[in-house]
Amino acid sequence: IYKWHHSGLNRWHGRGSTADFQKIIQERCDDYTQQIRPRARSGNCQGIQQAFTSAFISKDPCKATKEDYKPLLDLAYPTVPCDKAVFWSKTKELAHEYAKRRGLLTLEDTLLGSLADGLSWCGEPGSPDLNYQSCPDWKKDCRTNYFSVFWEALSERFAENVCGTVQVVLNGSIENAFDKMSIFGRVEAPNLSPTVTLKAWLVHDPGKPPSDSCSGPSIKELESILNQRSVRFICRDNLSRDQFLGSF
Ligand code: N1C
Repeated sequence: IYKWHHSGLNRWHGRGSTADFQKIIQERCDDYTQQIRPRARSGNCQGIQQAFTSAFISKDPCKATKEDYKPLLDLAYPTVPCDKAVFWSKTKELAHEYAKRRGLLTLEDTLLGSLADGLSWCGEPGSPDLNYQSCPDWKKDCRTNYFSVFWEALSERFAENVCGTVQVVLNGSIENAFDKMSIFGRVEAPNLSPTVTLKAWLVHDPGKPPSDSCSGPSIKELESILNQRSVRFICRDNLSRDQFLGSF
């Protein structure tokens, strides 16, 4: 007990690294490159697995930078065809269902997004292992942790590279459907390129009235971010899950 306490492995407030992290990354990568999107060709799964782990292994888990992930991102840039991209915020499951039904693609449909989805990871200075006990929590420990910085870096590249008409699925059952502190709000929306049109859908929970609309202050804030970048904006609100997923 003494040794475990004083090793420092249990000092963070977030979930520890996912068991078998490296093995899962390797398996997901093999599946993705062989079956899911074989034509997206990123054959180098061993290199990707190594670039992913060396981005954070042996490092201070609170000192992540985007540069740490550059070698990894350069091996598997997140791109999707024009008119196919779907962003989301507080609507993960719904957005994925929508994308699947319409043949559209979210960040989790790109190689790196699919590798990391649902996993957690961090290292420990001076150790070749992952910390499976605890990892820094965004609020309680540090924002610049390897998990958060990964999603920020990947989301930024994804947003920079989308083209045509792209969509975002927002939660119409919360007060601020657009949250400027979310990854969509602070990373993706401000990095869309000027030729893009963004179509926002505000979808509310079944059996409940909507809590936000296209004319509310949070969406006005989104509009002003997009205006500054000359991104065109279309918004539809007051949609139930079934209306949104069905064809209307
Ligand atoms: O902070 P959010 O959502 O607005 O981020 C969602 C936004 C999407 O459009 C994605 O492209 O950013 C991208 N993204 C992911 O794909 C992703 N998968 C898993 C961002 N975050 C992602 N995660 C984890 O979920 C990550 O831990 C992040 O903080 C949450 C997203 O929470 P949110 O507020 O619902």
